[in-house]
Amino acid sequence: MAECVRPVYFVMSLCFCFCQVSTACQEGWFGSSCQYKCHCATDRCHINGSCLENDKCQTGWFGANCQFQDLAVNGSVLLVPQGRSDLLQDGDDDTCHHNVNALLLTWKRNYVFSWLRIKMNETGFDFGVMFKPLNTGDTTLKNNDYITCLNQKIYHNGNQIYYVHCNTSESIHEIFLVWQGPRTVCSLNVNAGRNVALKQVAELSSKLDEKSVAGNAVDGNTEGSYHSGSCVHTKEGDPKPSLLVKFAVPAIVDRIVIYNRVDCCQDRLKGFHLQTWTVAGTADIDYTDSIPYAQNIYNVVAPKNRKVITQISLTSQDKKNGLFLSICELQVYGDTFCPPKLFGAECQFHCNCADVNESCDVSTGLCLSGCARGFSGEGCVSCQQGFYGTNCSRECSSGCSNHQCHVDTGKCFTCLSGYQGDFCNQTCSIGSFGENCRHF
Ligand SMILES: [Ca+2]
Repeated sequence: MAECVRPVYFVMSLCFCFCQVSTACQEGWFGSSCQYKCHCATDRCHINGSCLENDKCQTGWFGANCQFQDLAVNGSVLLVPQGRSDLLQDGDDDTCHHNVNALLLTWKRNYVFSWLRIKMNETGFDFGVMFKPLNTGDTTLKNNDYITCLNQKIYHNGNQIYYVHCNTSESIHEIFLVWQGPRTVCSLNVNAGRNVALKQVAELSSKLDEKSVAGNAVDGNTEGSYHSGSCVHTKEGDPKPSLLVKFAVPAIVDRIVIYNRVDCCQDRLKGFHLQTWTVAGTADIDYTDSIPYAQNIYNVVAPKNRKVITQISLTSQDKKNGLFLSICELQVYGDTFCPPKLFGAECQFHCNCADVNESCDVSTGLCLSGCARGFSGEGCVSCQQGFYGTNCSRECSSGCSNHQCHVDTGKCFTCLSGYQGDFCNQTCSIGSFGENCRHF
């Protein structure tokens, strides 16, 4: 980037450098350092990550900028009484099934539950949520025992979308959701987190060749052949072959997914050691693989009482198969941990809660106290033009110029010709005319 400092080209280059920072993401990527993958159905999104007009999220993704993996599509949904559960899993909030009393979502594998999103056609009722653990090895639990939702919190943003949170950090394989019904249900999404490892700083203890760039392990490409150029491979003789990924923003992690290479030598990963590290440098998750056969994909579910972490390390330690670390992708699902009253993937947004002392949910920006006046919807975002007040439910006066008013008070900025007053709802007095009746 030597051009950026040459005085002759300074002005042009300044723009060039700036433009590179703000717009140079490859198609299909966005974010301040192009670290987020676009998961809109067309694989394309705006510079801020939102989908193009009339586009929706790819199957399996939902939430702000389609960045949250959706577990509902991996499971089978049973409605009570039976009905078209596919209408809840098509990513469309407008296709609904009527007269539903309860639903059951089951997976073949265990997951950690954090929160779910459900769109109904009615408002103002409560939920009952229960979970079933699978083969936890906990002998105090019988096979049919359900676990209740701990510290249940329901975020309800004024429209018909509910977010149900539980502090249930057990691994579960079934969710039973019941409400005062029957109700019309339109969408169900179960959060499996964002991949917080994507495009983060990665370090490899050694590399086999030039192709083995450490960043390949977190480049968003799970292609399993080493020769595809998206894997990492340490060098022969490395006494402790390992990969370290450092997160730009601290995170709380639910689940880690490792993509083994598929073209050769899968046994080398057997017995791997995975650790996550807090900012103080202490280990949190400490997991050693004990599966007897090498896997294409490894899923590691985080244990209870997770800490805030900033790094993750993966070490190969199977001497029988030669000491090498070769994997093609490391995904770390969870979400960022933000300072109070901030939210978003980079903690870049301020909460807009009705209670100014509340810290909103870090993933959605939603508040238990509701959105502050002038803000509404998922994320408590500023009102659309023409609306103001609590949940943006009040319309600006028809006398406001451009139909624009203060999002909190509803006062117009300027009046249409012929009107006056804070709300531009008084006609001009005799002898005056024009904008705000300023002319005589
Ligand atoms: Ca990769």
